[in-house]
Amino acid sequence: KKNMEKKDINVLEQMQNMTVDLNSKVMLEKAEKDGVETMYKRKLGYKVQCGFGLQGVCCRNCGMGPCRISAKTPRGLCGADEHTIVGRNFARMCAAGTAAHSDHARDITHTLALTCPGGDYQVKEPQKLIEFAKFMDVNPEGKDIYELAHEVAEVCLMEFGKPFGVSKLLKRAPKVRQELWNKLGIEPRAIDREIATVMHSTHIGCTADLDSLIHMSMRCSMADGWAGSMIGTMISDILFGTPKPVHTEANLNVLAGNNVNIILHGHEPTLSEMIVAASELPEMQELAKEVGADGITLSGICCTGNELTMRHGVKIAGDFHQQELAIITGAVEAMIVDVQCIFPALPELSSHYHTKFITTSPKARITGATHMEFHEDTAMADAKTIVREAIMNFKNRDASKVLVPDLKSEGMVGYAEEAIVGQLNNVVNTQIDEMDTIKPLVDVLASGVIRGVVGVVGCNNAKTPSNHNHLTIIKELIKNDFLVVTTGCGASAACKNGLMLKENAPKYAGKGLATVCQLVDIPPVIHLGSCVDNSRILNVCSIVANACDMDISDLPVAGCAPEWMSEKAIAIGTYVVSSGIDTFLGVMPPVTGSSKAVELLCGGLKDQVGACFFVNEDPVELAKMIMDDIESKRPAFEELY
Ligand code: XCC
Ligand code: SF4
Repeated sequence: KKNMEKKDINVLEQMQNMTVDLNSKVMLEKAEKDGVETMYKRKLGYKVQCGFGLQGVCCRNCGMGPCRISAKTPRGLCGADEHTIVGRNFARMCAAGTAAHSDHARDITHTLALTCPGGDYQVKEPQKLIEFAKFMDVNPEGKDIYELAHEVAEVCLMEFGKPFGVSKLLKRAPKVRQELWNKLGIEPRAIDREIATVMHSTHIGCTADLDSLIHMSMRCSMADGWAGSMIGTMISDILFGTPKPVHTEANLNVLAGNNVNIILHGHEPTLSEMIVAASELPEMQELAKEVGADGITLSGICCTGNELTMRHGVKIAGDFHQQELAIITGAVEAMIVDVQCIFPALPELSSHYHTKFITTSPKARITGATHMEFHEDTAMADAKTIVREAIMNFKNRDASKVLVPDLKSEGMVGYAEEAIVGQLNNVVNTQIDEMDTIKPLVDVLASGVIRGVVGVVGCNNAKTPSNHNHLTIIKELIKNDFLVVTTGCGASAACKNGLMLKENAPKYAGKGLATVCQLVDIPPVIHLGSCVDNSRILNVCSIVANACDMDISDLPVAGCAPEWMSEKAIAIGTYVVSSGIDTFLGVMPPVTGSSKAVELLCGGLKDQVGACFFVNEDPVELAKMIMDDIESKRPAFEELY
């Protein structure tokens, strides 16, 4: 029995070592006591992962396979070598990521087409719509705002399938960059076409040339960054409002208290915005009181959480790796999900507690879930039904099963392009195409008070202790006067650890950065939104580069995904590199089986697009690489400026 107990402790310790989040450690202990399984437990069963998969040299693209490249079998049955197989697998990751982000954008665009005066969805930002309409060559003159909204929606929907031409949004980029893309042939055409082209070309017997596969990976990913994601972000702002700096709280302790807890998990703001509105209705607040709760607490996980915290200050319950742990608190009445990053483990896990696990999208149904389909045309009615279901579940909360861990942090979130640039100029929400407006940002960069700007973004990955790489890298960077902007689960990690508190700037930031933070009243780590909002980074870089008459690759900026895991992250990394921004990964993508792929992605691309990937699994070393890279760009940048 003693040995048995020892073994159990060992298991718990091993799991706890897989995260640096103190709340998560507490919840893992509760998981063991409750006898429920989490990703951390399952990971222990995966001591050895498939070497072929890790290297990207397993091909299942036809029924003669799977073919796996090894010293004894250097080619697949069709003769495909390791370079072809790695390249095809990489391209398919980019296509899947592009599909996910862009299909999200498609739904948002359809929602814009449904807007009407007094309807569930309305145009919150008419001015932004008008500006965007002009940009998309839609004449706003003489048109009612809803007429215009519908026309813009249609033009944007055409970006998904138009038969001719390239993405209209490319013209946001500096001229030199546009010309480079044109010369290289990586201007994305219709979004769906780029995805289809990759799927076609990676079918058996099509492209078997690594350069060409990486080339089409880039063009497809460009359709994500410079079309799908950019449209998604723009229209989300038009529909739901441009985010403005707002206070929030983060980590599992936001679930504490006697409120009905509703967690929104997934990605699209269409449903979650409606849930926010529904839960604020007096009838829902009263119903919550009737069932014995003090009120309703909404909180978010993953990018839905980021969208809501940016626009409403909705609390952040946790990140990707905490989705199971949130349920294990026993304090969640309902977890409502839409699409992407939702563990299929959640329905079974929820069955051990009173939590209702509710899927809402026909695109992401999960066996064992309560499916309450959400339709944009009956949005408010659907949202009310779902919220009511959550409230009525409060009576089933079992106090003996509740344990909400103690920690949470506060932070300021909600910095859209307008806020970043505006705040530095001391005006929030200004028009940002004038050099005077952008000048303060460029000045602090050029003078070297801030050494550079780094986007530290993306997921949690079980290959690294949760949040460890994010926090290590972010802290290293701000300590050395690099401003960090962040999205996705990286943003959650930063917020959970107090890095988005202005008051903490002197504690974590170097002298230059801390001074800037104090002067313009910003935190040292800036919450820029969800992963689709990485398009905001492209936008800010373009504004700065245009204002300075430079290319994006001339700027002292870098991208970093310290714990990336999703195919979306690979698409993001690839469009960021294609846009001229060096991108640093803390986890190796499955490409090491091809020496040519590694050489190209981590070097050769530099000659083509002025940027490439860098990989280092040691976060301190990776941070150093980022800083050295930016410093090496500074002299030329200062001279150009
Ligand atoms: Fe998913 Fe977007 Fe990654 Fe987090 S960061 S794990 S993709 S939720 Ni986007
Ligand atoms: Fe094997 Fe070629 Fe078929 Fe891939 S496409 S499974 S390498 S035969």
